[in-house]
Amino acid sequence: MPESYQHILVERDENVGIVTLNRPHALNALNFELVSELAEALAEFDRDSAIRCMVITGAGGKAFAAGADIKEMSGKSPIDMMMGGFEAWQLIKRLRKPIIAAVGGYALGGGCELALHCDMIVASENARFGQPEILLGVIPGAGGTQRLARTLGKFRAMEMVLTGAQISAQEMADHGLVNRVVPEGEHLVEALKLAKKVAAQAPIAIRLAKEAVNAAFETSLEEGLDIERKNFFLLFATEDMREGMQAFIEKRKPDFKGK
Ligand code: CO8
Repeated sequence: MPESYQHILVERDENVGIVTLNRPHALNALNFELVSELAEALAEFDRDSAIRCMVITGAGGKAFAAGADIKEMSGKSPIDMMMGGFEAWQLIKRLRKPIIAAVGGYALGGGCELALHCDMIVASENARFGQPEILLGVIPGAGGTQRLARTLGKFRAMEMVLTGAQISAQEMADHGLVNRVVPEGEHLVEALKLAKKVAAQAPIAIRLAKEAVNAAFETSLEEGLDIERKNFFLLFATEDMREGMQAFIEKRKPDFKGK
């Protein structure tokens, strides 16, 4: 893990990897370098067998991330934008281990999209989600229109994308986009509790479960059911499956090894 990250902090809590977006003076705005550091740190955790779940959060308490860095972006050309950071978003999307967003304060624009890239979201009651790109004369570029339309439905997604309106953590939770709303400032603690529950499960089953749930957004129902069934059968080749079932029979806790 390079010590030389400029814009993120990387740490471990037992078998959970934590990445903190660390530009609090700019509300953790996502400049190109930050996004590429984030992708690199997450990819490193994804490869590390000691890490079983990841958490992304923002420094400073006021924001998860207030979007792409407008000051950096304002002078860019289409080619600069294409070459500058979007590869990293693809990398984040392809990560195999679960990622939890711990959101306090603003998650706007690319910050909202980053949270939506994650597998679960824990938010403080002061969290605000929104896609304000329209107020800058552009539109979401890292998945906002698609992910919000699929999760919130067309009409609410349209309102967010066409007006830039922010919505509260509770409203997001009411529509199924946030897993837990917690008292202000407790988002990281609660996200870590959730991450440790995930990290305690059999790692190969977790990986195949994430893949199967994500298939629901990419495939027809029949194809998705095929992926689920094949992943289910595949798990009968793991030592952890034998251990999980034996532990149930012997009325003890399983000791999963990731094999
Ligand atoms: N980019 C750069 N700097 C920012 C950003 C940002 N997105 N957001 C806040 N800052 C800076 C401010 O300029 C300010 O800096 P300074 O003190 O030097 O003036 C500092 O952070 C604090 O911000 P404010 O003084 O504005 O704080 P307020 O509490 O008054 O307001 C808001 C908070 C409402 C969050 C306000 O800062 C704001 O509206 N920010 C911009 C939000 C926004 O429009 N986000 C969308 C950006 S576009 C985008 O995300 C496209 C994504 C495409 C994919 C990603 C590709 C990499």
